Amino acid sequence: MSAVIDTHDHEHDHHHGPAKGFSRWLFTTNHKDIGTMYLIFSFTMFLLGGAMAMVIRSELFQPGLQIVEPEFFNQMTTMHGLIMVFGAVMPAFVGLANWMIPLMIGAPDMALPRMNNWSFWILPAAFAMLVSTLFMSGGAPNFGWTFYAPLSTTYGPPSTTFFIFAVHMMGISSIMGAINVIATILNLRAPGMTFMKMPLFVWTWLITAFLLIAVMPVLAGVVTMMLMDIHFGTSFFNAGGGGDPVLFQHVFWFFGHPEVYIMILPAFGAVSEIIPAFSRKRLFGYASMVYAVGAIALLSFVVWAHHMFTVGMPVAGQLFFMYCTMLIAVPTGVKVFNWVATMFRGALSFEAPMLFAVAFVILFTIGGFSGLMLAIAPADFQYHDTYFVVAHFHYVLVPGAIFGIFASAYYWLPKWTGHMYDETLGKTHFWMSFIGMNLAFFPMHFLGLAGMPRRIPDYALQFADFNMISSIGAFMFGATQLLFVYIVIKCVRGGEKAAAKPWDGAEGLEWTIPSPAPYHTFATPPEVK
Ligand code: HEM
Ligand SMILES: [Cu+2]
Repeated sequence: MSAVIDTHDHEHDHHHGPAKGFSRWLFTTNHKDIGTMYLIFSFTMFLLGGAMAMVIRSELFQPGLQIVEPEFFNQMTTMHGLIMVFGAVMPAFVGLANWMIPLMIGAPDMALPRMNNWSFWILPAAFAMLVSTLFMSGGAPNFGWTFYAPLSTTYGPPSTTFFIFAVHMMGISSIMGAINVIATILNLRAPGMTFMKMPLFVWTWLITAFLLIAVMPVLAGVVTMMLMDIHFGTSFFNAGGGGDPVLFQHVFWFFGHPEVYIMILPAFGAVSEIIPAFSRKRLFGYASMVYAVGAIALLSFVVWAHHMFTVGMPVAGQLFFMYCTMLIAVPTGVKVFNWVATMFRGALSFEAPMLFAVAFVILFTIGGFSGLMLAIAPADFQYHDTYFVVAHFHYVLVPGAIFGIFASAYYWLPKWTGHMYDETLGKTHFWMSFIGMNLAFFPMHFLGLAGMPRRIPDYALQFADFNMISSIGAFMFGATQLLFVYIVIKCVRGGEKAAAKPWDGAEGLEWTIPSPAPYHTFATPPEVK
């Protein structure tokens, strides 16, 4: 570790910067380089997954089959879901963690820098393999991102085996990343940085890392059982051999539900940094925020079967999962209350990070409400596998996870690049995303309530109008993301110089170092009072 935690004395003013060329990126152990690579990778995946969403929405623009074969449509929904979840959202948060956790706790780097390099470089390999299944005979996985058996075992395409291998690799990457986050936060905090002084982004990531370590092995387990069923003659999920397909759903969702919190808790943390900064007030209810995140994380382990009310569960089971799910609204309500109370009577200003953060609070709450509706077991029999579900989870994922990531990116871009981004363009990006996203996903609630099934390339005539509106919104949302690419490139290449602390209301150690953050920071730990 001495290569990273630089202990030699600095009398000779020996500051080594990054190595030159490609090897800098291939061999780097620097948390800032690795954070940057994660962020670029995740945005690339966001564009790829987004392109697939555009294919889906083009086909659904009108009833009837116009653009793609139904079989290819299924591959598009599956790959879109997998790429967005595992390729876009999760790596984006790991990228933010890499960049910001050491800066926020006053550490010189992540605790395990070589493993950090490895966690990142596994991902391009895993996703290259996953995407290559599109070109294999039999096509890519076509069974939905939830890959329910026996669709994914008995009836899966030959490429399923590559999909399984890719999932194993993503899991290894996530577990190593999580170990690194935990080791860093537990061991490398600056003197005086007690747990209850840690920024909320650090807290939410600490809890997220424990969730990852708890459930990624379960995901690895379920794909391994699939592998055994496909190639080694077992019958875990094959009723014909004495197995049970419902077992698949239990194991999958024991991973899957905590996974949705893995995709949202770091966004909670980021928003809890940004709202106080642009309200010029301290966060309301810091301690209750920490406990609420802890409570949400614990509850996330006992609600998984709310995804499976229709498989034929005993009524007692349905009631248990229904009430536990509803209980999550309590700590979530605490958080929403605290964000609003932070803004109350604050000196608010609405730069791009704040716009995304406020939209996060409002729209995520809409997603939370439709989640409560889905949690009502008897009602879920109506909504299950309809577009209502698609509307629900896109309200928590797009204005939740994705807006949380954009808010963070705008908030910290000055620290990363040393330049201010173009505020007018940032605001344009926000409003186009906001309008596009609502146009795309709000009508899906009505489509679902009216009975339109999900994962279907064609639909009955009465759904035509809302689908057209939805597709127009989706194209608008998609196109706007190219503007973000331009904004970031422009910001990297120049623009108004950013001060060490460009946001007057911001607090935290990351603002005590210059902008752009030097290659090595906090070689001597700061004192936290
Ligand atoms: C441009 C923005 C997006 C659009 C227009 C979009 C659109 C869609 C559509 C039309 C479907 C298929 C619904 C169906 O036929 O059942 C879908 C599925 C899905 N989307 Fe998105 N989406 C977007 C962004 C995202 C993001 C950011 C995420 C995750 C973070 C995400 C996660 C998913 C998942 C998990 C599925 C389910 C796939 C499956 O059914 O197996 N989407 N999306
Ligand atoms: Cu769930």
